[in-house]
Amino acid sequence: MASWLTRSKPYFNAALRRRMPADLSGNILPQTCRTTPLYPPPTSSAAAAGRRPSPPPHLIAATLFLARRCESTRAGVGLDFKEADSDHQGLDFPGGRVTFMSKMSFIGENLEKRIPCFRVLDDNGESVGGSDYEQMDKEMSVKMYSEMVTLQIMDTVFYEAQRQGRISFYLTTSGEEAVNIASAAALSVEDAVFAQYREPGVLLWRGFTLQEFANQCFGNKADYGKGRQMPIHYGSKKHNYFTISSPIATQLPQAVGAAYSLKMDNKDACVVAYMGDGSTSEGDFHASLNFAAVMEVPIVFICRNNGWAISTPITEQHRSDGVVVKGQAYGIRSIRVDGNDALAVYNVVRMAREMAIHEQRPILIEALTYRVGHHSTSDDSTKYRPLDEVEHWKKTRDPLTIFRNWVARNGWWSDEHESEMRINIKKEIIQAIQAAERMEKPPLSELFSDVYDVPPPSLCEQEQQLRDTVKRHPDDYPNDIPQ
Ligand SMILES: Cc1ncc(C[n+]2csc(CCOP(=O)(O)OP(=O)(O)O)c2C)c(N)n1
Ligand SMILES: [Mg+2]
Repeated sequence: MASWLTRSKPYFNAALRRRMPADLSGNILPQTCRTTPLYPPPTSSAAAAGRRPSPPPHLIAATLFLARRCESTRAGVGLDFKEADSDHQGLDFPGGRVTFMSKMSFIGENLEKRIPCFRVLDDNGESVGGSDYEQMDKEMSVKMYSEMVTLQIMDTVFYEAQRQGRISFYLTTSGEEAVNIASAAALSVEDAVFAQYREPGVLLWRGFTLQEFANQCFGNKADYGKGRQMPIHYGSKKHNYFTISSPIATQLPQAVGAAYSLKMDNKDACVVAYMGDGSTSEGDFHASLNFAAVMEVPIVFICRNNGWAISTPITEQHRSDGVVVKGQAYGIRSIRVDGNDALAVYNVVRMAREMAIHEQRPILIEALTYRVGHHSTSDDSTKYRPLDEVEHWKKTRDPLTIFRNWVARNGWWSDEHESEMRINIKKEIIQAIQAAERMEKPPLSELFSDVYDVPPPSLCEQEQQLRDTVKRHPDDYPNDIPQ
């Protein structure tokens, strides 16, 4: 890796264009979002020479030792950089000077207070005041809200289609419409998206049509995956959206690699990698964060912390304060945002994107939200969580209601407009489903193509075996698949 780093140095240097101010704890001081250059260029001689300026020792100590006193045993002594001995007794160690301390203090396992969550709107959709955000215009607000509604209706109709046995599987984004749509709205189509599976709204925002969604779910001839994947495993080269794969967190190392290639090519774009809270327990998550930080790649990690990973509650997922704190451990700038506040999500992602590209660094966003629906059509969440928990989120924290109230308060939305739009969208989705259902399926031979230029004998043998089996048991196989 050392030689790789050396070879990459020019890219690193070229990429270090701007820096953000930070306070003593390493917290980034907020600035207002703008599209044109956001940050003052580096002023120190090191930065002028293309290197990151070294922070003073007290800042390093503050950043490294951002921990608290807790009340148990030795860790209870806590750790505070003030306990460090005087500066001149420091150890010059790679990465910066480390001060000594004579007290044997372990870093506490948690901060005294949980990391706060950035929001712009309260649960009634009223601006809380004093938040750092850029005012959104009517056109963008209405488009965002309309797409959130479209996503919600698409989910309802497709879910029903699965219940009617017309498709084999489905998974909704209910409760997470704001994270989906508002994050997508803050990006450029040049930004490559590596999603988990509960982010079809990003693709919807980019212009993937309802017909294209339906074609994938029905696995028909027009599906870009040629019917080889389960429903909801969308992908579109045109929309810079990498195909979903079921094993969770596998998209993350790929995303970091893609971000590294953007850096090598000096592109004005970043990678955006989505994941759930459950994914953060995978090794791939940790390897990805570390690689992204060390290689300083332009990537925005967006974790949808929706409280559940199928039946595993967040309290059994980790002992840390959620996901956001893990960023700092890897040296990644991080923020927690109210994932049900579309305005907050939009502003945070926009700022994160700017920093990722202009400073060539990874950013981690933890969006606090809630999975209102079952995990998928293969799940029954009433078996493991109380209904009133779901009802609470549906009634008081619904992202559509919060955002609609704000849009309506601005005079940009009305109930009549809403009902007319809902009727039209539903009609369009039903038509798309009917057309997708009528369309021919891809031929059986497609199951075996596209991997090898010349299929190896073992694969040809498998194909023959399948054809023989279908012939022997015609009733067990669909009869609408061309041979
Ligand atoms: C590597 C791997 N292990 C287990 C699974 C089974 N699985 C599918 S989804 C899921 C939960 C993921 O939860 P989370 O990341 O929080 O995403 P959410 O479904 O809540 O959006 C699990 C364990 C899988 N797909 N891949
Ligand atoms: Mg989850």
